Amino acid sequence: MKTNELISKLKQSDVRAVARLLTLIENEDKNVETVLKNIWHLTGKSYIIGITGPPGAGKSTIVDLLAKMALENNFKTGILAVDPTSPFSGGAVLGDRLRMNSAQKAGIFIRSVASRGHLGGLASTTRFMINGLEMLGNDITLVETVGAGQGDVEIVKVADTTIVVEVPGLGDEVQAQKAGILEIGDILVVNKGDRPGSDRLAKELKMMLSLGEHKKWTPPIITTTATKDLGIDELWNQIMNHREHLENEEINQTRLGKIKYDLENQLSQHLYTRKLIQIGENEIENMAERIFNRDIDPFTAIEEIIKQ
Ligand SMILES: Nc1nc2c(ncn2[C@@H]2O[C@H](COP(=O)(O)OP(=O)(O)OP(=O)(O)O)[C@@H](O)[C@H]2O)c(=O)[nH]1
Ligand SMILES: [Mg+2]
Repeated sequence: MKTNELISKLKQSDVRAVARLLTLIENEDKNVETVLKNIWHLTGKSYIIGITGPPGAGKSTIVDLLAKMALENNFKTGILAVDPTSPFSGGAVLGDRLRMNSAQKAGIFIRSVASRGHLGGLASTTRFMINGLEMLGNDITLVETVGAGQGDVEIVKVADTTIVVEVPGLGDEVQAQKAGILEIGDILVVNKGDRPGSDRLAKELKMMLSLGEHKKWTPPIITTTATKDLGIDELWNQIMNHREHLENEEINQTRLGKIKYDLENQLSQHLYTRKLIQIGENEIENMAERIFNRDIDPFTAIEEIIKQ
């Protein structure tokens, strides 16, 4: 498919074109920028829900149920599973990790990708993939990432609502790790509620939360048993609550901040190779706003800043 054809098919919300674009991003194809430049003004319209947590915590099972829930509530939904850790594992291995049968049967677009984060870090690359998915006209994008190390933090830079899934019985977990989770989670899920120790884990998280600094939004802690579809209703309700909370107060501010973070990352990649110029904070701020308003795409923005 030629680049021009791809762009026009994307504009028609063609599913195969979207799949193709995601492959281009995954393969770091040189045409990615051209495509993204041409669709940027049409993106940014879905609500992004990030789900992270340790391997095997039940993330995919939960995502599958959430997608069904979204569908029942008349939200058009897309799913992205990003594997930040194994760029070379390829589709087959990732495909095995997906446990999203019912979403698939319901015709929801699901894509599993490996990412090295070349387009200015993992967060930026993931966001471009989401932007690609958004060409389908999704209201909601569900993004699953394995929460091992870097992935944990990066998902926050992408998602409007971040859900952290924990499970009991992973041994005596390091307190610091749990503290880190409390930092990033808008909603905390204790999954595998059918396993011993889930009550204790939930109580522990609650106690740690109460010790932390007081914020405008206090992350709810929800116990789920995803394999029995227990607790997912409440999780969905809390996502909607958080979305409402953000819409009322700070969603645009937050998204703008994330675009600024992306822009700085991408710029520093460019500058790293070119060792150029000094850029004022104002310049970044202005450009971030223009990107956010869809007046300009991130690639042209960087070209402009570097030109100056
Ligand atoms: N007992 C129990 N098992 C569960 C529950 N939720 C998920 N599982 C099982 O846990 C295993 C892993 O589930 P996944 O949904 O693939 O977990 P994941 O976090 O997506 O895993 P990765 O993507 O590989 O990190 C599967 O065998 C699930 O059936 C639960 O609530 N209780
Ligand atoms: Mg999974």
